[in-house]
Amino acid sequence: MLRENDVSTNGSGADATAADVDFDVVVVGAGFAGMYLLHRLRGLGLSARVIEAGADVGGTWYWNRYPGARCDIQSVDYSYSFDAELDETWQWTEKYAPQPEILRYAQHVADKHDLRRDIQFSTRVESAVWDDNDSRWQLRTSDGNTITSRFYVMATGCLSMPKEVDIAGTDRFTGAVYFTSRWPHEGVDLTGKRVGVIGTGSSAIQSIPVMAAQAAQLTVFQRTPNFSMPANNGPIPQDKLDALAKGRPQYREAARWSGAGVTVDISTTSALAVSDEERLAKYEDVWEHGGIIQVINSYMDHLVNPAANELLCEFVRNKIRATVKDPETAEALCPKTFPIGTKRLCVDTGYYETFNRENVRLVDLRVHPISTITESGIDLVDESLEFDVIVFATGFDAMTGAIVGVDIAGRDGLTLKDAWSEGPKTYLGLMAARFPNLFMITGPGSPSVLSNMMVSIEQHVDWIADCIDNLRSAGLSTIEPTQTAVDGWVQHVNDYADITLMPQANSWYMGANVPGKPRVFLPYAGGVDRYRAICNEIVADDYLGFERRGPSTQRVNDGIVCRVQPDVQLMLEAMAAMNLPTMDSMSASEARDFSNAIAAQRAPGPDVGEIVDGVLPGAGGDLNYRLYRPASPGPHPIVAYFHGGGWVLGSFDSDDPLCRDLCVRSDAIFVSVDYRHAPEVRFPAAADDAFAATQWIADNAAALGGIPGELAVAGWSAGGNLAAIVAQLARDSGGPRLVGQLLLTPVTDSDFSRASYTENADGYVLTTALMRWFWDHYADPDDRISPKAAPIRAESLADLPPAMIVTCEFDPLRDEGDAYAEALAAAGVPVRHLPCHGQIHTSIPAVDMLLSGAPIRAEMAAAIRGFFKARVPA
Ligand code: N01
Repeated sequence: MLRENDVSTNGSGADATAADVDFDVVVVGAGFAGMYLLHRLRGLGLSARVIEAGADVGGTWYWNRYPGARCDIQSVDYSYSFDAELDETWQWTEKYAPQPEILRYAQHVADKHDLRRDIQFSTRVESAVWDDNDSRWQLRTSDGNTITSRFYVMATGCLSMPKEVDIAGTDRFTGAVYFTSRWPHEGVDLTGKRVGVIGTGSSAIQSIPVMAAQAAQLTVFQRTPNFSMPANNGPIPQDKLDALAKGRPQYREAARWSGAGVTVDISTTSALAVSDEERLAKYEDVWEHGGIIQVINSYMDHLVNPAANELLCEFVRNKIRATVKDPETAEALCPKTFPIGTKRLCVDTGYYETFNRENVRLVDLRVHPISTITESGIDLVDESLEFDVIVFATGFDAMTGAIVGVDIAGRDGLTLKDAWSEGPKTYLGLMAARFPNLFMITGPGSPSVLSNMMVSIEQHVDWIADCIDNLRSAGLSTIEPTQTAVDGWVQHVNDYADITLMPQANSWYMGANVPGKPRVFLPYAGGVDRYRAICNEIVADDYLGFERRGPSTQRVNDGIVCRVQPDVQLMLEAMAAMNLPTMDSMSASEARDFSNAIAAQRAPGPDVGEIVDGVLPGAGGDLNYRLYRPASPGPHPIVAYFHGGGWVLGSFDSDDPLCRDLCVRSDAIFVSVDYRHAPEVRFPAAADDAFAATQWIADNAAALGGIPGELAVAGWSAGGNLAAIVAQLARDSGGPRLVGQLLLTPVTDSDFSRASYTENADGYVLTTALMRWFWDHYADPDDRISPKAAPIRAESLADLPPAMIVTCEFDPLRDEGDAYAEALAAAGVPVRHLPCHGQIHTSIPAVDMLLSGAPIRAEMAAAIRGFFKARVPA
């Protein structure tokens, strides 16, 4: 029931008419994206037509004219950079310009570049169908015309399709109804009116103070409170002016290569690592002088660590409590159901102060839900309220709504709506498989709404324009991503979201605000800088992941960009920057010192109930062990654990965080054993020690606080090798009885011919050269084929305990781990095999350092619980 009220406001130049019917490119939308794209296309000498539903340029700033509407990114940043003259001459009047000024800016750009002559206003594209024979798009427009184009670009904006109102009785109301997203162009006089506002997102938070100053009574219906910070609006801050004075092009370039498309200081400190006083001082500073990007980035871990996030949440809640006089209203305005920053932080002018006004009331819909809208107002379950005006500030079907709102059909009649029925599937947020020559600007899967939109728009427009130009010069006529590339990108977008707290909120970023919309994190959280580099790399790699065709050619460059987990990639990049020496160039003792020094830098891991260090008899003398006891009352099942380090390095210290983590997660005792190391003591000492230790643990289970008979083995890397061998030795020696074996990226063979040794030879911490170095230190070539060194070579793998085997995609040991899982299963052993995409040999044990390993450790712990399921209920 949107009530639109458009008036034509366009300035100079005649609009395009429907006379022409065929173009190189048709663009939908004359917001900032469509306008700049038109300019670029003209520069390439292409024929282009922009179709715009509104009566003038401006997009979001054309439609969203509600009182108080303004930018939440400083205007000097939220402006075009492509036209240096424009950039130098346009003067913003305020730090955050109001909507009319931003719209005037859009109109000024349209005038300056004479854009309107190629824009057809007050027209919608209703359907777009790909014609495979002609390699063109056929578009039907709301004026009844059909036009065709080689390329079709959706520049429809991320927040342009208003969400359908999902409140009972909406059509019954006989008073005036307004939507913030479609505010009448002539304005609305609320003087003397009883006004109800539904929603407390950015639009409501900006408009409520202005409406409250005019209305007789204003009632705010809040379902979920939002975090909002003061705009502190005013003149453009001096630091911005200084930065611009130093050189505008450099300033713009720095923004292009920043995380959010705005140059701000990004902290590298944890919010948990500083004193309360220091943190509070920092928060006050960014609150007073910064914007939403500075506040969220004031410490490095607000968006990844719940404890750090909660510190900032409480700071903001205290601001609300200090501002709103009525404590009950203040508490109702305090967000408590999602981490700050996981919904877009709002920027306001006097929002919380408004609730101190006599004529303003907050209705908390969580306590007093709406039962229906009536002819004269809104009925709550426990009260009837009368209004002259209802304002819906209920948001948008974000990021996908406007795109699938057009009936788009690609190859073989596949509709985009169907292709995206489980969530949008794009390559780079730019294109979709089976939709040739269809581009999206700031589409789902690109940084878009998590960034300064102007920077992201310019980057996408440039990429698309360059791509079309490139096709033309190569004599090619179509481009589309391969399914592999799309699947890989969707995975990468999800991987990035999953290492943040973002998916925890019921936000429009997740599609959670629209009933029935699939819950998928829509934008790309990897940052503008990283994303730009990826887009550039794809082009430099001859359009990796794309298929391009011409009249007589077909170029398919199938592949996936960004296969490594994002946090692992960041770690690899940091390590590469340190230019560390390789361990295989060191002596064993140098390598031990080196790995101990690295281990000293890592996070400690969680607290467990108790840690006890002790000594047990090994095969050739006493061995040290460390026991980790859960905090829950015992006795507990026991896991005998063997550390990694290629039989040469490591100790219970090196794997301490992993053992803590698994102990806490699985509620089992871990006994981590220091077996003898090579080259001082070579094969089979480590295996003999591991077996002797396991026997001793089994014999002393009760004394250790364990449950006799409830014993499993586990190990990582060479420790996984030992755990697998212990399982075989226990089977062959009549005991001890083991209930399970957990093998994390284990060494199972000494055969270097498997593909993973070549594919992952270098670059992922454990190298093929280092594996050779380990084997050379540990075992003679003749010994390496013994099952006591290479457990996959055992005569039989039958009757071994149930196994969980974890292998990592970028690990030289991947294929032998996979092969062991397969061989065990073939021998009738119950096996849970978890191949981990994007992980490397060392990433899963990196507790609290690499977030993407946590769900894998949770699965490992679940497997351990499963081994002991007789004792621990599922
Ligand atoms: O929309 P929103 P918006 N019953 O989705 C409520 C950008 N923007 O237009 O959270 C009751 O944020 C809903 O409640 P809940 C900016 O990126 C920027 O305000 O679903 N309430 C919520 O409170 C922003 O994030 C600026 O429980 C219902 C509100 O309506 C984005 O646009 C200015 C309801 C919707 O909030 C969207 O902001 C404005 C129902 N049935 C916007 N349905 C700048 O500053 C929905 N709600 C540049």
